Amino acid sequence: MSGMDLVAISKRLSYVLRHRPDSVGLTLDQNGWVAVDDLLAALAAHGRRVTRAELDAVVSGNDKRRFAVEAGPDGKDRIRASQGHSVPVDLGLTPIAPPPVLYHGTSTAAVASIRAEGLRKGRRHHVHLSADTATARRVGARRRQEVSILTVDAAAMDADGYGFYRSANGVWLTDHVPPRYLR
Ligand code: HQG
Repeated sequence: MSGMDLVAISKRLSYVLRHRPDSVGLTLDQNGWVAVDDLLAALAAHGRRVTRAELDAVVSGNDKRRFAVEAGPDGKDRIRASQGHSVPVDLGLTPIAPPPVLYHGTSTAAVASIRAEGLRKGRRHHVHLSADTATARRVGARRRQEVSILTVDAAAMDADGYGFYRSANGVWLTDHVPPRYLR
C-alpha cells in the first residue's frame, strides 16, 4: 500500500468521523464512536471501500494518531476521531493545566485578523494549539501559504480561568484565545 493511499484513506475517515457521518448514512454515538464493521460497511455501500487492514494501517501508522480504536461495551471494535470534530460529540475531555506557552501555526495572511479578534474555533469544537513550534509549523503549512507561528501565553490564560484540554493525541484545545494572550 502506498503512502498516498493511506493519506487518502485518512482524509476519508476524518471527513466521515469528524464532519459528515451522514454522508455515508452513519450516526456516531454521543461520544463520537461507531463500530468499525458498521463504518466499513457504510463506506463500501457508498462506493468508498476501505478494508480492515487498510483501516488498521491508517490508525496505527498515522503521523498524528488521529483515530482511536478500542473494544466497545459489546466487545466489538469501535473507532472515533480523537479531535477536530464539527459534529456535536462529547469526547469526555477533562480540563488540565496547560504548559506555560503553546503555539498556533497559521497562514501569515490570517495574522492581522487573529490579532484583532483572537483565535476563533470556527466550526470546530475548540481552537487547536500545539505544544511545540515544529508541530505548529506543520499545522500552518497545510494550506501551502506563508506560515506564521503565534505564541499563546497559556500560563496567563490558565491564571485567568480559561479552560484547557488535551486530546488523546496530544493536541491542546481551548475555547477562544483573546488577542491579549497572543505574541
Ligand atoms: C484561523 C489539523 C482569521 C486559524 C491540524 C486556522 C490541527 C482565524 C483556521 C487541526 C481566526 C482554522 C486544526 C481569526 C483562527 N481570523 N483566521 N480570528 N481565528 N483563524 O483547520 O488550527 O491534520 O479549523 O489560524 O493539525 O488550522 O486534520 O484549524 O488557520 O490540529 O488531524 O482559522 O486540524 O488536524 O482552520 O487546525 P482549522 P487549525 P488534522
